[in-house]
Amino acid sequence: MNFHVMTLFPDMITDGLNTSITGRAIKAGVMSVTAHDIRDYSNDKHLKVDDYPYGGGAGMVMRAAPVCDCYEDIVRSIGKRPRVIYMTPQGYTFTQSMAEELAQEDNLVILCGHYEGIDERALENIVTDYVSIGDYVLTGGELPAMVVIDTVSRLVPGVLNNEESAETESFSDGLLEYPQYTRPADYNGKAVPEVLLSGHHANIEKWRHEKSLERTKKFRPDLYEAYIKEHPEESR
Ligand code: 6GU
Repeated sequence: MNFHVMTLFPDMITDGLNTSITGRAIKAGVMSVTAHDIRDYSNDKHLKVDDYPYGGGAGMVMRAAPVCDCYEDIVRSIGKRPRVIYMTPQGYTFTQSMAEELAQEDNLVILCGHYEGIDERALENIVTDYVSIGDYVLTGGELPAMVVIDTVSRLVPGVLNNEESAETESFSDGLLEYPQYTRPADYNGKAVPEVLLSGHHANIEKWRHEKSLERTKKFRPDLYEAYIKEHPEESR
């Protein structure tokens, strides 16, 4: 998987993703992340990429030309016109199933906006998908782009090792994770639940499943209702 990020803050993207599991996958050549500085495509003598909004109002708008020229440069370099995901609070909310679909692509372009947005004509020309990461407002699309890349990349074969992949399965049943414990068995008077020390595998599985249901019901009643629709016999 090759991610191409169009941004005014390329260091933010590379510094963040060359770390930890994504960094390891990039070094191993399983995926790549290239940050393209939109400012390099400014035809302005002061390298300006924004201007005042027509019709007035607060803030500045990113001009169409640098954004589209940056995309066309990516297209020339890979010989394809990949999907372009525009990170915007006006988009569809990002989900695991969206990530699963995006993970099928060989190349993804992610466009990060700043200021009050991007000239609509650039968006009409190149954007295929409008994606938000939730109902709150950030200063720019870079953190959301990193969220999307992190989520998609861990679904790309070879990014996670076997142990890391095994962990993936649990959220895919639609329930939240059960609590985890490690040594010591007693931490400042707080004991690890007895059943986990029992070595009784069936009982441990049962306990974990119950904890998952309990947590999901408490913290995510929406997910709980959806799960119970599929498994009515587990209702509590
Ligand atoms: Cl994708 N961008 C910005 N600026 N804010 C957001 C967002 C995206 N998703 C949620 N809030």
